[in-house]
Amino acid sequence: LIFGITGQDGSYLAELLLKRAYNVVGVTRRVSVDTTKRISHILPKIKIVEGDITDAFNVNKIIEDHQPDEIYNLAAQSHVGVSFDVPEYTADVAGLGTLRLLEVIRDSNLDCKFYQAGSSEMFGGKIDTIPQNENTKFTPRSPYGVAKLYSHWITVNYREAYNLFACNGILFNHESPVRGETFVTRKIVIGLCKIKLKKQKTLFLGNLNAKRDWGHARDYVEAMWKMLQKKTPSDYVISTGKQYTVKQFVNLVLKELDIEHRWKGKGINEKCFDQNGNCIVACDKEYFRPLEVDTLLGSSKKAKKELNWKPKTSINNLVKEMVNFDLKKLINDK
Ligand code: NAP
Ligand code: G4F
Repeated sequence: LIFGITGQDGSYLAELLLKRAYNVVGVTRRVSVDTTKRISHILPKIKIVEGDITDAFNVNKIIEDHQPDEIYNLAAQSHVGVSFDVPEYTADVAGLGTLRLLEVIRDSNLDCKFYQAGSSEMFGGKIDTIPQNENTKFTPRSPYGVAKLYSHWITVNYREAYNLFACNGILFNHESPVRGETFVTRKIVIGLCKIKLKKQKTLFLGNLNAKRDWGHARDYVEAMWKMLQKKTPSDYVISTGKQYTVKQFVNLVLKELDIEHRWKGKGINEKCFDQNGNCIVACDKEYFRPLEVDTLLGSSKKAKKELNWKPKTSINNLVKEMVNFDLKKLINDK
């Protein structure tokens, strides 16, 4: 049973489970537009039920009706920047939503394994260990990070208090061609592809100096599944162990698109120009956050040892796959 099946990770996880001959049930929210674009190719093979993780009665009924062997909680308002605008809603979905699921499992005595989609954003701003691992102190710096930290500890708490098979993945940023379009990697790829095709002049970004550890979503959902196949539940950091700035990610995409460029200026005035002197990347205050997590870099030693997991996709191949996808899509959308 996947909560959040319409999201980036939900779509990759559903594919993986189908390949392993699971009966997959996915929860979708009723909204005014179709949200099943990412799973349209597998829709006939999965069962879709309508639900919302903010509704305890609904969550209870879905779990009772389907008696799942494994529950993956991927549902969240997952945008860190947006969480500053909708902090209460973010807490309800990304924090209390997890409690609602755990309570149903506990109350019904269901023999079911539970995966919680935790985040490196929980490490936050006052990081005392480089790279970050399962023992690194959490100092979240956004309403999203705080909500995810509640989910992390309530999952640990239910595991210890009620002996539930419940695991926290502490996943670092992971991307793909179906990444949400307002997250920085996809935004950069779409913007620069449009510039290449002369459909856009300038891409506006926020903090170019933030450092992230970016992997591929396809690799990361495999780690989620592996956690639930272990004999005993535990928590795992999932990351690549390599770090790039937002500006470096821009440079990788420009290289893939064969766009010659040079950077000029500093801070918010830093700009990138093409060989004809056109400004193709600039900063806009709108995209800076009230608080920033400056640097994230993970160590997945425990996952490697206990899950036999390691990332398969390099940053260059990730960029290549994302650029190819969006270029083709933009050309076909003409
Ligand atoms: P995503 O693309 O934003 O997907 C989020 C999913 O949650 C969507 O299916 C969304 O449904 C669903 N959802 C939102 N609110 C809901 C609600 N009230 N009830 C039920 N479902 C709801 O996120 P993602 O990148 O796939 O990430 C999956 C999970 O991992 C999230 O919990 C995220 O916070 C966490 N995470 C992600 C990363 C990353 O780098 N991608 C890293 C660490 C942790 P709609 O389609 O209807 O909006
Ligand atoms: O792509 P982002 O929005 O991802 P962020 O904030 O790291 O969060 C993602 O990863 C977390 C794991 O660490 C997940 F839990 C979370 O759900 C989400 O998937 O921003 C990455 C960096 C930030 O430092 C941001 O300030 O890029 C910087 N940035 C610079 N310009 C921008 C922009 N981010 C966005 N979204 N848009 C910009 O224009």
